[in-house]
Amino acid sequence: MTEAQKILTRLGAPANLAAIGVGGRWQSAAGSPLTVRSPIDGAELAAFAAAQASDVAAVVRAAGEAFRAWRLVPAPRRGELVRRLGERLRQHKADLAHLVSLEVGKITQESLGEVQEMIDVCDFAVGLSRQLYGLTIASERPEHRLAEQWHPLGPVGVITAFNFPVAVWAWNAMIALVCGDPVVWKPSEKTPLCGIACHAIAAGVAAEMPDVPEGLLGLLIGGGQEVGQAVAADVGLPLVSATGSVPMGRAVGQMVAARLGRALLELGGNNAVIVTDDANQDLALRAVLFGAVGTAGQRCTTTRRLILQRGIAREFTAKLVQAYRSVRIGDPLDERTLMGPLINRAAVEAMLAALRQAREQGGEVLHGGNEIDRPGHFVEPTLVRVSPAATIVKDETFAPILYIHEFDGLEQALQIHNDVPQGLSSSIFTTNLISAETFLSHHGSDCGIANVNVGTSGAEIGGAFGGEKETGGGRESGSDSWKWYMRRQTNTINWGSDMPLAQGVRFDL
Ligand code: UN1
Repeated sequence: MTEAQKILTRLGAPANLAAIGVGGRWQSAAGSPLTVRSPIDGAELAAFAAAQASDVAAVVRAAGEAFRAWRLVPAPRRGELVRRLGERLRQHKADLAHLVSLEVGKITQESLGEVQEMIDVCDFAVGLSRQLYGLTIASERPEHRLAEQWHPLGPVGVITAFNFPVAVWAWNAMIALVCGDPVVWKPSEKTPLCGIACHAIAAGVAAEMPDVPEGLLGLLIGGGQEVGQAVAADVGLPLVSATGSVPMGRAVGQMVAARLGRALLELGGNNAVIVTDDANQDLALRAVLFGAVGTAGQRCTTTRRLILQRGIAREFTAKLVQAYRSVRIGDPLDERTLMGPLINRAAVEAMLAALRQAREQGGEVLHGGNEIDRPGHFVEPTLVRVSPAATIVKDETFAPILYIHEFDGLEQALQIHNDVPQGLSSSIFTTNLISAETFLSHHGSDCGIANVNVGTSGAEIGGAFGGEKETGGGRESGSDSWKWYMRRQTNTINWGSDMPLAQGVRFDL
C-alpha cells in the first residue's frame, strides 16, 4: 500500500478505489484507466478506472431525489451536517493536508492552510444556515406587503481545478448544503485522490445523520473532458460552479447558457501588484515573494505582474532577486522547503514556452528560467523584466513567472494594470492615501479583489471570491455569494379587502 492509499483508508475510502460515489455507496467505473503519480518524484500513488459521460445522469438523478428531501430539512439543521463535517476535518487535518502535498506537491504549510480554509468555510456556512435572509420592501399599495424569500435551488454541479483540490469543493459544497442543495462534484482528473478523500470524509459524517438523503453528495472522477461536459449539459443541475482555465470556463459557460442554466465561473487571473515610490518596501517584498513563488505560481491569485514606480524600481528589483536566490526548492514535505514542483510535465513545458516567447518579445530574465534536473517537475521561480506591451504578459501561464514593469505616474500604473483580459486579484503597496483610494475607486483596479498593502494571493473565505472580465464574473465563498445557490422569490401579499393594481392602473368593469 502506498502512503496515499494508507491515508485514504484512514479517511474512510474503500480499499478498491472507485471513480463514482453517491453518499456512502461507491461504484467502480469502466472509463479510461487513471494512473495517479506524485509530481514530487513521479511515484505511482494509485490507479483505477475513470468515470464516463454516461455515468453522470444516474448521479444527478440521485441528487435530484435527495433534493426533494433535503429542501424540507430546516436550514439550521442542514447547518448541523456542515458543523459536524467541520469537526471531522479538524480531526483529519494532518492526513488530508499530507495527501494534498503528495498529489499536488504543495508545501506542508500551504496544504495545512488549504484544509484550514475548508474548516473556516464550514464555520462560516454553519452561521449562514441561520442567516439566509430576504428583504422586506415597501409596497406602493395600501395593506400590501412586498417581501422576498430565498429557496433552495436544486443540485449544484461543482467542477474544480487541481491547484486547490479540497478547498474549492468546500467553498461550494458547504454553502450549497446549507442552502438546501445537493452537490455533484467533478474534481480535476489531476487530483482524484483528494476528491475521493473529501467525499469519503463527508459521506462518513452524512451517514451518521438519519435525515441526510443518500444522494446529497455525489462524486464523479472523469479521465478527460467528457464528464465535465456532461455535468455542464445536464438540466438536472440548475447551477454549475466551475473553477479552472478560461478555455474550460468558456466551454462550460456556453453549455450551461445553452440550456439557460446558471453558471458560476472562477477562471484565470493575471494578478498584478503596484509598488509606489512611497511604499513600505519590506511589506511589499514579502507579499510579492509569497504571491509569486507560493504554490509554485499555481494559484488563480498568484502575482504574475509587478508594476514598480521608477524611483524604487532598481532597488526593489535587486532586493527581489536576492530573495529569489534564497528560496528553498525541493521536497514539499520537508518543512524548510518554500517551493515544491509543478503539477506535471505539461506545466513545465508551458512555462518554458512562455519564457521563450518573453525573450523573443524583448524580456530579460533576471533570475531563474530553467527546469531543475531531478525527478518530478521542478522549475526555478523566474523574474523577467519586460515591457507591458509584450503580448506574453496578457497570458496566464500557470507557473512561477513574475513579469516586472516600470511606471512614472499612477494613471500609467493603472493603465498597465488593467490592460489584460483577466480581472481576478490586484494590489497596491503605498503609504499615500490618495494613491490607495484611487486604486480602489471606480477608475482604479478593474478586478474582483483589490487590496492595499496586502498581496494578491491568500484571500480570506469571509469575502466574496472571484473576478471580472475573462475571470468569469462569479463569486464564491463568503459575503452574499450564497445567493448564487438559491432562488429568489418575490412575494406580494394583500392583507386588505380591496384590490388596488400596481402603478395605479384602473381596470374596473
Ligand atoms: C485559486 O487559486 O483557485 O486567495 C483559489 C487565495 C486562496 C484561494 C485561491 N484563498 O489564494
